[in-house]
Amino acid sequence: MNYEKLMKRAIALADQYKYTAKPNPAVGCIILKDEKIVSEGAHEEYGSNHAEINAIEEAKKLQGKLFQSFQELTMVCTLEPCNHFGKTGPCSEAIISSGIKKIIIGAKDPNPMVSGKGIDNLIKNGVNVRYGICQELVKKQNRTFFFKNINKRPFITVKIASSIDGKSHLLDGLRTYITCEESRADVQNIRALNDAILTGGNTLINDNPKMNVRVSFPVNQPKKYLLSSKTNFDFTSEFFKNSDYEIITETNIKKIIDSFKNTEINGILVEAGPKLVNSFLLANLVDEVIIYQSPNTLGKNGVDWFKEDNTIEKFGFKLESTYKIKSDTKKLYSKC
Ligand code: AOF
Ligand code: ZN
Repeated sequence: MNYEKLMKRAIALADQYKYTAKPNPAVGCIILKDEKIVSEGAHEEYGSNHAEINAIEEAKKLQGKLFQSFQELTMVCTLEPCNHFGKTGPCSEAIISSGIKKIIIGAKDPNPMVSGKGIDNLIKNGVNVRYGICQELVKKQNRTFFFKNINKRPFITVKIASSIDGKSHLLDGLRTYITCEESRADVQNIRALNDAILTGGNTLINDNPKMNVRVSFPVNQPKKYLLSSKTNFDFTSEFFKNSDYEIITETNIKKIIDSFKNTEINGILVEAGPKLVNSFLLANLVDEVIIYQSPNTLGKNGVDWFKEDNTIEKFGFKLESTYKIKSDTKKLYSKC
């Protein structure tokens, strides 16, 4: 039986719902009778049924038609079934009581509430368990979920727009669009993947940004965080509209990030000016940097993006990939 092929199908199934499942992981599940697919399910929406439950419910409708007893069936699931009462009940128990006797799992759930416990419960109850099939793909699909559970802090992406000479803005401080419209549209997709957008008071005052996600597909809006020691903002400005926000007055970056440890925020996108971006870099709290670079120069009146020699390499990043977006270049940097 080609379980790899089926696991990849389950991963693809899960992928369709990644923007509405977050901050939960994207999970897909397939139920088989011999070589034939009986039913499929995904975790479609945060707080709703897990993938296994949707697949079992679908299979129940076909009992007596495609198969007689659940004991004849095999489940293929991208993530270890949960074993706890969260917003929903434990999937391991639902699988055991359905009668399914065999399960193929992609990756172990890194959530300490679940990790290993779901598999143990299944084995203890006579279910034949195999795991580790395409686990690297499952981890990649749920990159921030795995990172947060392993490292006990969210995965942090910094996104910046830069002129070709490495400048952020002109000294006069007024908002200047450096990159093209298409690059700015691309930023929306990066926002959509994150659970939080974090910015600073200067960006808020200078740019009047909305900082929400504006895309043509359904998405759980990231929460907006404003880092500022001030609290007297113009609350009619765009930032305070559309979605949930919080003002953080703490100034120690490490303490701020540490405060996310017990939250459900797995991925944070930092969209701020050079001061705050450099504070994150100096605190060694950046995991990925995305630079949208325009072909224009800002010259000597422009403000450098990065401290020291104005290169991101100096902070231990290497260029992972580049894309052309019209006349701009999108550069993706990861930690060396
Ligand atoms: C599964 N199948 O499809 C998903 C799982 O609050 P709850 O009840 O939705 O539980 C969320 C946790 O369950 C989440 O942090 C992760 O550990 C696991 N996700 N587990 O068996 C699924 N999405
Ligand atoms: Zn579950």
